[in-house]
Amino acid sequence: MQRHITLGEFIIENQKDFPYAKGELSALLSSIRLAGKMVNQEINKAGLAEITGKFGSENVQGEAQMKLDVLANDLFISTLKSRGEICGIASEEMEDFVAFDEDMHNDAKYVVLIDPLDGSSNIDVNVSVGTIFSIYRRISKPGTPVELEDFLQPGNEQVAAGYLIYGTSTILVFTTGNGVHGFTYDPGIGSFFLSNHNMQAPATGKIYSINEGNYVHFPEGVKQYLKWVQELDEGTNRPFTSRYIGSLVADFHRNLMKGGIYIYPRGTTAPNGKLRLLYECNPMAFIIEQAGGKATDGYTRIMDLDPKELHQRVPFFCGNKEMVEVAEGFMKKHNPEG
Ligand code: P6P
Repeated sequence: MQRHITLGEFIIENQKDFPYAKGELSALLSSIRLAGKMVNQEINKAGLAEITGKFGSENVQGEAQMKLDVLANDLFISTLKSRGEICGIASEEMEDFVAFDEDMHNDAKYVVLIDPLDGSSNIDVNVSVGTIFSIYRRISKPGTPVELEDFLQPGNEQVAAGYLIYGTSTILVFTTGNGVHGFTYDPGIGSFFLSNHNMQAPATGKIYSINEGNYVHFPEGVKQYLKWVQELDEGTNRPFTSRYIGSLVADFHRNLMKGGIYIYPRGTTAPNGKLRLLYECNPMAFIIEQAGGKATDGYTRIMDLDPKELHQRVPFFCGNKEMVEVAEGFMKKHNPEG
């Protein structure tokens, strides 16, 4: 029986896809794989081990930190640091970036930006959550401590990006710019096995993911788009279907597999939207583009945006190319001001 290959075997077989890496990027991905296994372990027993619930502190976003948020953050930092491949890390859970300021780390080539547990408010109700990561080469002087500029790079400069979804199964999806590949975790063996080779977003779809509870705050273009998707028109397969889990990784993964669009627009309560450019939108944009889809802020390609600060928020329209372009059409028509 032909078995599926493991993530480690895949990386070795496709080493040519990481030509610049000389093994560092492979080691980096394997440390993310290890941290993912540990977080998965904690999430699967969360209800039993009393580690769900609030940690009593708030993160830089002013959001109550769930115990698992903090645990996931610590696990990824310690695992990534231990392999010596990165010189620093920035995380949704920390106000500033962390510089691993020792000689071994200062000579490292990469930095990682991470949302260690996205959708964590869903943990207590057993809904899928995820980890999102983005990897860049450092641009500051090698051999010195990492600097803010290493993290404020446009999405075009990513060398790899991916997510783990802790759902009915735990899946690691990543790209290094040579297609998108998914690996499903087998807890009985403790390995991730290739389950989705060269994932491609369907040419179109009929699922839209948006929190319609914020309707009154939406720009007119989004309101008109929602009116359009809900009209009856067999020729364009409408009305579309609304699916919104409230966990970006889960909504993104379903839309990637089945076809759909995820929208988190700006609104009066969130003037730049809610999602963070560096460790949510850029990595997801890299993945969706590699899968043939599109990601913009309603006007501009996400990966072309020039980051100004670590926790910068941007409006996010992401999914099938054709669906995103229709939504952009409504934004340009009704909100030409951008
Ligand atoms: P709302 C989770 O906090 C998150 O960042 C995404 O995972 C999710 O899609 C979104 O926020 C949900 O936000 O405002 O609809 O609850």
